[in-house]
Amino acid sequence: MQLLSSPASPFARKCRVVLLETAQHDIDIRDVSASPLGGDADLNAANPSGKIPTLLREEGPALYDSRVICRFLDNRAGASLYPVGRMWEVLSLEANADAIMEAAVGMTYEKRFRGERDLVWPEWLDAQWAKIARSLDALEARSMPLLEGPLNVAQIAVGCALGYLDLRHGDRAWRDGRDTLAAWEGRFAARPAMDATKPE
Ligand SMILES: N[C@@H](CCC(=O)N[C@@H](CS)C(=O)NCC(=O)O)C(=O)O
Repeated sequence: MQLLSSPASPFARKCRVVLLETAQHDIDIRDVSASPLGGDADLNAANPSGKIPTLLREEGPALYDSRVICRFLDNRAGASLYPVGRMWEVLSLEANADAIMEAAVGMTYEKRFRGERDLVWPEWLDAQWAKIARSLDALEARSMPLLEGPLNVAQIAVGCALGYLDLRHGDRAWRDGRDTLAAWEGRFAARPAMDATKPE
């Protein structure tokens, strides 16, 4: 099996962290280019959306997106990243983290691609950041018990989302006023699987 990935993608990083946390070392990681303006031909052939992560399998069709792949990998390893007793909370928290990533990746694309043509829309960037800020406030206010408990997929998603904010939007200083979440992130980022996948 091959995971189509890229080092900076927070969505792909979720899957790479799950692979390491569940000790599945038999899946190759292949870096490919993915862009809203067109990406790798193999990626487009396997996943019509042209997005990473995409998991190529010999025994069946490709799997996407990151939520599907993480769940497949958890199932494959017989791991317990989806605790039955807290399933809906965990899935909602993962969705919350993915929404942070979507807004943050969209901001990156706005600056990178539309910026090339002087088309950057500052109000749109601020509105995306407002979504992220609301989500971070909700994490700080409501999600710390789930973040502090035994390892689950939502913790991995939140860790990857926060790592991406540091990578691309450090100027927005997400830690300001969110001491509890910031302290959690510091501890979670020290996990070997997070450290090994930290984007440069
Ligand atoms: N919902 C998808 C989002 C994946 C995604 O947006 N990946 C970005 C890279 S971080 C991508 O492939 N972008 C290329 C594009 O937008 O065409 C998931 O969870 O996997």
